[in-house]
Amino acid sequence: MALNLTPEYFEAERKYRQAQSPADKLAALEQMLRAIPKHKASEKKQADLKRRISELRAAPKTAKKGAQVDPYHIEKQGAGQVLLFGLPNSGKSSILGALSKAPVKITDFPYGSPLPVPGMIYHEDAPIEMVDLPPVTADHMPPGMTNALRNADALALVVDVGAASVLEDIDTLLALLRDKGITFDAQDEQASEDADDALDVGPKGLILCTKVDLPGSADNLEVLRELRSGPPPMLPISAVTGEGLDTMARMLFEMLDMIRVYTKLPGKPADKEKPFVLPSGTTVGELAREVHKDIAERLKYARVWGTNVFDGQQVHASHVLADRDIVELHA
Ligand SMILES: Nc1nc2c(ncn2[C@@H]2O[C@H](COP(=O)(O)OP(=O)(O)OP(=O)(O)O)[C@@H](O)[C@H]2O)c(=O)[nH]1
Ligand SMILES: [Mg+2]
Repeated sequence: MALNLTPEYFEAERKYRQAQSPADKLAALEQMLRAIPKHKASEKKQADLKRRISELRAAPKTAKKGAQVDPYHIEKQGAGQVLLFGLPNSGKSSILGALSKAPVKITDFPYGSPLPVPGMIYHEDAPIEMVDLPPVTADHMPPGMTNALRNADALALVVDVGAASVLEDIDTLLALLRDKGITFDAQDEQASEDADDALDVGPKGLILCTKVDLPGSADNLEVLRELRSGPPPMLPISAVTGEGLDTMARMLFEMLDMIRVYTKLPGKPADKEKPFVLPSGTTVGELAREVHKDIAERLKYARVWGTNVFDGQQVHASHVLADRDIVELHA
């Protein structure tokens, strides 16, 4: 019988191989155990994972002493992880500060944020993890940041559009990323003609032209729009007035390519409190697995309200769900 390992499992396994510290190894093993399909064929592998987890847990003292905590290793949450990447004082912390309760440090002097700070922002009811990074300069990127940049689901480049140097600042950020092998070319027009390839290559990104409330920013923005067209797209925002922040959250959610699905019990209203946030293309069967492995195993059919179905239409496990669908699982 095949193990049928999922992409989540392989992702966790990759993290395990890359893990430097026992704490990271433990986190990755736990993630592997959560992601491994629970059936007869995987029992041996499950037992092996459990053994390795308990071994690591049993040795916390020695592990902790020598363990190096990597501040750039931030557990992914929500629909995806978006990093705020920018020059000193560009307004990164203010963006996350305006949209979340994350303990960011907003300062009127540069280098106010020595360490990354994660927080949750929302597109409607969909949580997106946003990480406020320490600043970079043309000749300095803090050690450890590269991995975080490569692992992120999307990058938000932050530039102060009130500054006369804004075009140069964008080039500086793009050059720093290019230097680490991170380019946005996959999103340019030519690459997206071949949509299948474009999906998996290159990071997703957005340039946040912040501080649009400042005098001079409108002129600068106009110049930017005339002079640059390539990816990633630019979005004017202000952490002070809130302009563009809703659009930013929506664009990020769309970039992350996830859907929200609500479950309901027969005869009861849908649980609209907390959507399941799942990759686009998720089927009813995959949703069932997220809900509970027993339900997945015993699933007979589902009823769906939403897109491409009539209300309450009966569908099979292979039915592909759409954003905002409501699903009633029948096991
Ligand atoms: N007018 C205006 N000022 C802003 C805006 N966003 C940030 N600022 C100001 O810009 C300065 C820097 O803001 P931060 O959010 O700390 O910038 P940062 O990029 O996190 O800075 P470092 O972490 O030091 O690199 C502060 O004085 C903020 O009040 C904005 O949208 N409009
Ligand atoms: Mg900051």
